[in-house]
Amino acid sequence: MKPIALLTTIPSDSHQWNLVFIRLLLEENGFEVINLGPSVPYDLLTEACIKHQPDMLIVSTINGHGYIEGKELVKRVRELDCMREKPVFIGGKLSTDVSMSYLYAVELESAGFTKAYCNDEDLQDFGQRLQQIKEQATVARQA
Ligand code: B12
Repeated sequence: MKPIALLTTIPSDSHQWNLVFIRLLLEENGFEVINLGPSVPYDLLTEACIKHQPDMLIVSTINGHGYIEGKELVKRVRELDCMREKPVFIGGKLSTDVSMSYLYAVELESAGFTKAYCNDEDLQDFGQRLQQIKEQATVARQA
């Protein structure tokens, strides 16, 4: 059984190709992906977490509002018992100011994200983490 990755974006973000790209990346790395699509309201996301009990949550956002709505999103997700300890990632274009995105990434991690990515080069690090999470999820399911 493959580990489950729940893929989402922030409520204001209507971009879709980033979600398609990340879905394919996750599938290539051995995950079953549930893609909630664009413009996902917070309540729909928390309901999906409870329903699907994912092994990890990925937030892909590029419209520039990720550094604002990402904080509210992760606050709500971390309040769920099933998501308190799970890896939760955010990546894409976190703001409209590239020079500030590194600072925003730190703020998002302080708010509860396992890791916030703001640079396309980060995909290598993300790929390595996917392998670790896959191995941990496989061990947990066998136990
Ligand atoms: C196509 C597009 C649209 C289409 C979307 C069509 C669709 N169905 O998806 C349309 C025309 C509808 C649109 C609308 C808007 N857009 Co637009 N759009 C783009 C565009 C040209 C390409 C985005 C894309 O599809 N890229 C392809 C995917 C595969 O690449 P990507 O998104 O960059 O993702 C990569 C990385 O970000 C990263 N990544 C993404 N997610 C994650 C997650 C993790 C965990 C990790 C590790 C990495 C990662 O990996 C991917 C591959 O390298 C970009 C400009 C650009 N060249 O990027 C603007 C852009 C994203 N749009 C922008 C804006 C502002 C808007 C609008 C607000 C414009 C307006 N005033 O109406 C609206 C509304 C958006 C909303 N409500 O969210 C801005 C965002 C500003 C910013 N962040 O700096 C951009 C950057 C254009 C710009 N330079 O100003 N858009």
